[in-house]
Amino acid sequence: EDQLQEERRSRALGNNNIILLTDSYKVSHHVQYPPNTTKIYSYFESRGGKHRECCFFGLQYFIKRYLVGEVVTQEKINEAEEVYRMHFGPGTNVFNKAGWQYILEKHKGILPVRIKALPEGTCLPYKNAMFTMENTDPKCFWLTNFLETLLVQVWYPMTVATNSREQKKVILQYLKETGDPSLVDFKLHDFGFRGVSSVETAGIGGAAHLTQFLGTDTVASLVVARDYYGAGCAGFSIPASEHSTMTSWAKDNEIDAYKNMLEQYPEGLVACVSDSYDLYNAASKLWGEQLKAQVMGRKGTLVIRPDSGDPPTVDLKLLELLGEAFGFKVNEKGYKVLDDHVRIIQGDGIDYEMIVKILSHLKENGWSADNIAFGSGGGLLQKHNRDTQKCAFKCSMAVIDDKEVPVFKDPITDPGKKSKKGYLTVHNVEGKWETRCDGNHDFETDVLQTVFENGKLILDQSWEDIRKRAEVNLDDL
Ligand code: AOY
Repeated sequence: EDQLQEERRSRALGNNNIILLTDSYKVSHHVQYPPNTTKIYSYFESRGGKHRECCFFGLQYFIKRYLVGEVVTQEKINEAEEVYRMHFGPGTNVFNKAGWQYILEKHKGILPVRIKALPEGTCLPYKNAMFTMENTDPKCFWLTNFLETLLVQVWYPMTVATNSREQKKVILQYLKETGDPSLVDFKLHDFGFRGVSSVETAGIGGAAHLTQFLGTDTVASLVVARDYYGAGCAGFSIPASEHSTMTSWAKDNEIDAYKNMLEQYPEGLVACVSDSYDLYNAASKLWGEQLKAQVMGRKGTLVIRPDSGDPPTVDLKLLELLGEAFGFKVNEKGYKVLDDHVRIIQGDGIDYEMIVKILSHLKENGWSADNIAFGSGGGLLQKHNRDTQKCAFKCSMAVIDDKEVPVFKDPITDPGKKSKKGYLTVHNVEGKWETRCDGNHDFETDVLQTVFENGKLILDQSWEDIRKRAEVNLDDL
């Protein structure tokens, strides 16, 4: 029994079996389409949601991880047959074994589908198609939407990239008004690894964040950016303390814990969580008096991290105390900036709304956004769902009896769920994005590019190109 389980884990079955990576009901769908259906053509879009401008990212991961190559084998068909016989009940015959056997025999186990997609990193308003999918073998019409479950998971990296990009826009706005916009790349650091649902989530969500910023503690994201997008080193970090490395010195020796940090890291950036007992005492007395000479003598910057309390209130008070202890200048925009040897990083309670609350509060009190960086965990990688950007995948066209027919839904109970009809093409006309449907498609000028066809990755998009497309233009703010 142990050996069988070990074998299952190591034989590339289980969650590497494409036949099992779907919703149960989809296993039953091949018999539900009209007779003589030979093509199902479907598309993915954000139907609306929190942010109007979406940043498309993550499809290439799913293609390389799950779709490329001979992904159907006899072993996998047999495994699926066994799972579905038990799952739907003995004596039932729900599973489309013949359909998968056909893919194995006729196509050597490659998937006869085509995916056309926006170049990754493209930013465009919601209600535009982001990718389309269709079968390339008329006998495999049922395969298109069988793959929906897996491919709609692109909602996650797309939503993280979109959310990080919106956070970047608002941070840039405050930097523009109160400080130096060139600092933006390290203003929102990914603290999210421990707070996500899985290692895979950390990898793809963390990579999505890195389309917008350069700071991360989510090491899994570097691996995804490297192995699926050809990145070199996609993100960077600095030495930093956690509570255990400070509190293990004991409360009476808090000063020694901090002193040790300065000695271990005699130059460069170093971050130190300082709220273990009394943040304000740590700031003004320990860092600001007892260790002041060492901090001011360092070739580098000490980043003090509060980690509790109401962030706008705590951050303002901390800046005021550090300003008194270490001094500050008033910049050309009229805002206070701490002495360059000290900064702060707020890593507790950060999401889009909290960043706005903190930066506006600091600005109202005369402090530049230059003084603060943010760390974000749950708010960065986990506090999103498929409805955040209302992501959906719908069939818009079918070929039945050799005729192309438009397919759509338009529920009277929710007009927001109306779907598009016909072939879809995406266009950027003088800076304005549009999706053409209802027979108005134009494949000649379509922005959607074939990225996957018949088992092959057709277009390998580089990390560099994606980052370039995903950039925020300062003048657009
Ligand atoms: N990291 C900047 C570098 C990272 C972290 C990671 C959860 C860092 C803290 C810091 O300064 O303080 C995961 C919490 C914090």
